[in-house]
Amino acid sequence: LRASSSESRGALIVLEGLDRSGKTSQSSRLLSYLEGLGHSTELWRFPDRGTSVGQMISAYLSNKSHLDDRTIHLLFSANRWEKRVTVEVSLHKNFESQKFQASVQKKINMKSLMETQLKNGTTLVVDRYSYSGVAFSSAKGLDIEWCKAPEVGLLAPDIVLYLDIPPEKAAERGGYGDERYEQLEFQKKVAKCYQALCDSSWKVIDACQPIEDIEKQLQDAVLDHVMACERGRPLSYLWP
Ligand code: T5A
Ligand code: NA
Repeated sequence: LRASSSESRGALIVLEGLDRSGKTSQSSRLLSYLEGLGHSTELWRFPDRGTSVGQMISAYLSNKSHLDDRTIHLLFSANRWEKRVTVEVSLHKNFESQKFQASVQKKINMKSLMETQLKNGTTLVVDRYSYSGVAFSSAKGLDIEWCKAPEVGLLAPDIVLYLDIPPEKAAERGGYGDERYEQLEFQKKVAKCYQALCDSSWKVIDACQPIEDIEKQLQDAVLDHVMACERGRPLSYLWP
């Protein structure tokens, strides 16, 4: 029996893992697979370096600017909120007039918002999400509960796919570049912080396998979730 309120929607699929674990390679393969099955699907990634907040993050990651640990943590979170927020909650109560709402709606590209896309039936394959935010900042020594707080109320993923790789193996892949976190000792701390976040709902995949084997396992892991969302699984919110 289906609840009458249940509405078909897209699934929110998140890929997580250390730098070089293969997230970007696997995200695009998963996108092709789901599109091939006829599911409307989009590839998203965080940080989204295309927004003004994203440009500040990008400058920080490439060591062109320096920011306090808490400040950059909140910017990463804001970068997710700007893709989540809906017009209703973004409006100040003094500006409730229909005319004003309509003018704001015109300025906001609703299609760029996460909830709009999911409700339109589009599945989102997201390369990094809140778990990266918490793992990388708590690896610096920030309190994990403090790190989780600004993520409260963001949409919870339907499935987290964790690409599990020993930090030493990841470092061998093409070598780290100049980005701030691409250092073995730091990545070891991040791996420990991911372990603290991981629960039984995550699908952990050995990321040292050949690319095609991982691809197949990810396909098997997501399909049930995509179907459940099409049948009307309700949206849920962090932290469940
Ligand atoms: N961050 C991010 C925060 O601190 N807080 C946050 O809230 C968020 C969202 C962003 C940085 O910001 C941090 C985390 C990051 O340090 P990014 O732009 O997402 O960084 O970049 P990375 O995730 O570091 O991207 P990488 O390109 O390094 O890693 P990927 O995407 O995991 O790996 P991919 O697919 O590019 O593959 C890397 C290499 O390995 C090969 C690929 O061909 C490629 O050369 N490869 C394999 N080789 C052998 N076997 C396999 N199975 C392979 N899979 C891939
Ligand atoms: Na990447």
